[in-house]
Parts: sequence; structure tokens; C-alpha cells
Amino acid sequence: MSDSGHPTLTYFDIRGRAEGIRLLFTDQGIPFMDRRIRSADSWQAVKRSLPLRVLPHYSDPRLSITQSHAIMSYLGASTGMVPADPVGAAVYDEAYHAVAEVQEQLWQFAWQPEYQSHPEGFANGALTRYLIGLERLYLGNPGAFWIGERVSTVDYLAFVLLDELRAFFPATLAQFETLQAFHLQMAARPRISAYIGSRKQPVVFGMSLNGPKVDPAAVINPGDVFENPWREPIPL
Ligand SMILES: N[C@@H](CCC(=O)N[C@@H](CS)C(=O)NCC(=O)O)C(=O)O
Repeated sequence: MSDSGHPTLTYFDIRGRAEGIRLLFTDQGIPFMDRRIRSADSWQAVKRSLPLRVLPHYSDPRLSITQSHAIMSYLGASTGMVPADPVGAAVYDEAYHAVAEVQEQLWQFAWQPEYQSHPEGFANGALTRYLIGLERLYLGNPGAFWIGERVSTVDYLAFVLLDELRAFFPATLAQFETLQAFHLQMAARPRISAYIGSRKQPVVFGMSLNGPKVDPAAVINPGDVFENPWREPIPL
């Protein structure tokens, strides 16, 4: 927990596995400390304190945990997003994990040589198949959200996934009009829109075989660098 008494989210200065959590806090108007580890020394110190040695880490007066999906699940339940009945909760989990699975596949692909040399194979093959499935799931819920009638962790996670496609696979995303419309609708939510426009959002989605995945829409100033615990600062 931070000195201010707000919950603390610790991660790197990338979107990655923390961005859905940042969006939830931001969109819900919940103050939190967005602690970003930028140097190898501070990462080694934090790492030693964590049983699983990975980030993101979340803490509040009651809880100290890692595992991004457990953090999302806790925050979703704490803010009344997750249905209380087991049937509703199972349907909710199905949607959440379907989105998380596609995100994982996208991130794994970024470590393949084809990410740079031949991304169309993935875009026109596996990615398109995943999006056909996700679109079917999304359309199964009447209304603007993935589950029920109000925004939830599923929407925040789906936005993070679709936003990375907006950046690096725009032609593929454009083939899915409803998913694209959902992406725009989330980006237009007032607090999310303000966050994106504020320069608080990390400009790097995550790491890949070829270095940081920098958002092509981000405003980069001369001399800006990506400070990270793994390598020398990388000029952006
Ligand atoms: N399943 C975990 C995976 C956590 C994970 O692998 N985190 C990475 C960053 S995305 C990490 O901390 N790696 C350790 C390192 O880079 O040394 C989650 O979703 O939180």
C-alpha cells in the first residue's frame, strides 16, 4: 500500500499485464499508486520480496498478491462487477479467459521471428480465427459490453487486447466491425480518453524479439527513452 493509503500497483513502464488493471482503476475513478519499476537494481530488490518473482504486484491494507488475472478478479469482485451466482460467474469467467487466452497468443507471437518478417501468416490465420470466436462471444451478450449491462474486467481486458491490434494489426481488426466499434466505445469513455491523452499511459505495449513494441500513436519527443530493468535505456 502507498503512503497515501491508496492501493499500489507495481509493474514495469509498459502496458502489458498491468494495463487492464490501470484502466479499471482509472475508469472507475479509484485512486491508486501506479508504481513503475524502471531500473535493474529496483527490479532485483522488488523481485526478492515476491514469492513468485514476477509482476504485476498489487497491495492494499488487506491483500498483497501477484498474478494479473487474480488482481483483476479481486478488483472485479470488490467493485461488484462479477455476478454473485455461480452460473453468472462461470459465464463471466468464460469471457474473461477467452480474451486472456488470445492476448497470450498475441504476446507469444511477438517472440517469433515471423512477427517481424511475415506477420500476415498469423494475422490471416490464427489471429483471424481467434477474433471470429471472440466476436461470436461478444455478440452473444445483448448490449454494449461483453457481459451484462455494465462495464467489467472483461471489457477492460478486451480493450487492452484490441488496442494492441489497433496498433499492430489494424487491417485484421478492421475486418471485425463490432469489435472495432467496441474498441472505439471504450476509448471514448471520458476517464479512459483523458488517460490516453494525458501521457500517463506507457508508450510501450510490451517487449518483443525486436525490442519494445512502441505504440505508433504515441507522442514521442526527441530524446525520449524507454527505461527498463532488462537492458540499457532504449531510445524511442
Ligand atoms: N501469469 C502471470 C505472469 C507474470 C509474468 O510473467 N510477469 C513478467 C512480466 S509480464 C515478469 O515479471 N517477468 C520477470 C522478469 O522479467 O524478470 C500474470 O499474469 O501476472
